[in-house]
Amino acid sequence: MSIFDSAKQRYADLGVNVEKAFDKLASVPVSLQCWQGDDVGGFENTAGLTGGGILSTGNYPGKARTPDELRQDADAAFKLIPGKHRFSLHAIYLENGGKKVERNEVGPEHFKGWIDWAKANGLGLDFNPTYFSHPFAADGFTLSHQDKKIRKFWIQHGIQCRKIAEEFGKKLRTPSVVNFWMPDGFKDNPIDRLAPRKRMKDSLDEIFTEEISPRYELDAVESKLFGIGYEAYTVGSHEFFMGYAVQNNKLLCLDAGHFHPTEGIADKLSSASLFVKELLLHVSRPVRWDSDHVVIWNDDLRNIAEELVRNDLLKRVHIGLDFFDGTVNRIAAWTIGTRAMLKALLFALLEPLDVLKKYESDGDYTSRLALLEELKSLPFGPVWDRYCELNNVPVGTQWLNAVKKYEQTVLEKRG
Ligand code: RNT
Ligand code: ZN
Repeated sequence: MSIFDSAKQRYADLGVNVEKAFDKLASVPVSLQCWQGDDVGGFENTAGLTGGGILSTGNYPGKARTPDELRQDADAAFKLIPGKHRFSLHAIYLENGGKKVERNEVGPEHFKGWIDWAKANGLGLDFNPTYFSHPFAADGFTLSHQDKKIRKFWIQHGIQCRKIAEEFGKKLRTPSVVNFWMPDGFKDNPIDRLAPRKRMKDSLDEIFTEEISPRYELDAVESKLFGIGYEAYTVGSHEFFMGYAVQNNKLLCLDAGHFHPTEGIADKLSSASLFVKELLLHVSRPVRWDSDHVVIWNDDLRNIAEELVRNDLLKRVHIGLDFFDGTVNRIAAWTIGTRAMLKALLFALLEPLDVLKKYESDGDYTSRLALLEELKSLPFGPVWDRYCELNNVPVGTQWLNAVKKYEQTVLEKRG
């Protein structure tokens, strides 16, 4: 008997069908964030990430400098990740042909190269307006700015971004999720916490005035507790966006790093699922703060995956990744984070859910606890390896050899 066959038998003994779990996992796309590929720099100019309450650190060599390089790097990562996935772009990743294109003027024509690439690779594309790294965001406010002209500029940016995503959806035949995150906030205690929120709400209403078919485009709104330089007050708090999403039938985006340090997002999923039709996740790893470390297979991640599987939410929750670490090889970062996400999902799909639910409804909490503990040491490794093998991607640490080779032959040449 092979190692996989004996592992499979151990799961079968508990009534779990490993192949069924594989099929289910294969139907779940994960949206890889373009911004891990170049530390959220984008191609608008060469300034890199500025302002905006988020921070990237590290200068690992070989960062993508052009859209072609970024696509080449993403291709390299996709070869190491089992399954068919998606790619999430930010507006600043436009191809402007050397011309300055203002944010309120971006359009589908600036993303043709991305659409062609996605089509050729069978990928869906998601999108993000970029409300940071811009002079009009430098004083900490965008859609909630006091100055009507600045608000108008950013409203137009949002409108343009929805059009870009609509085009993605049409061309790629899969709806593009557009995630609205605005850093807006105050460093120190404000007197008026209400007015900026009122302005933010009105601006969003304007952006969403045009109906776009959900077959092509879906809007999500992302809350945050605080950002660097915005410690005292963030306009788009959890209550703000939970309320906005419910009232306006938008997707609620939960970022794992956007809550209090010990507050996970897993327990929020069941509640939110009762009040919004769909959600977007920004799977991230906060270390002491919203540090956007590479996602690893830890308890937080396992809890998220378990909630998605146990509550049958995989069809209503779009899984996006949000981390950016410039201190390690960026292709490895994508690979580690995405493989961890998939591992967590597979692990959750291998639970004998009916048995566990029965224990609970019978009040047999002893058995529930006992079985949950035993599940942790089942031979999961060989099952995961098999899934990689079936998907023609490297098993175990073999993927790292591929990354090292790519580093030598491609990244080191970038100077
Ligand atoms: C920032 C938000 C946001 C960004 C991306 C780049 O705190 O998490 O999602 O990370 O838009
Ligand atoms: Zn996020």
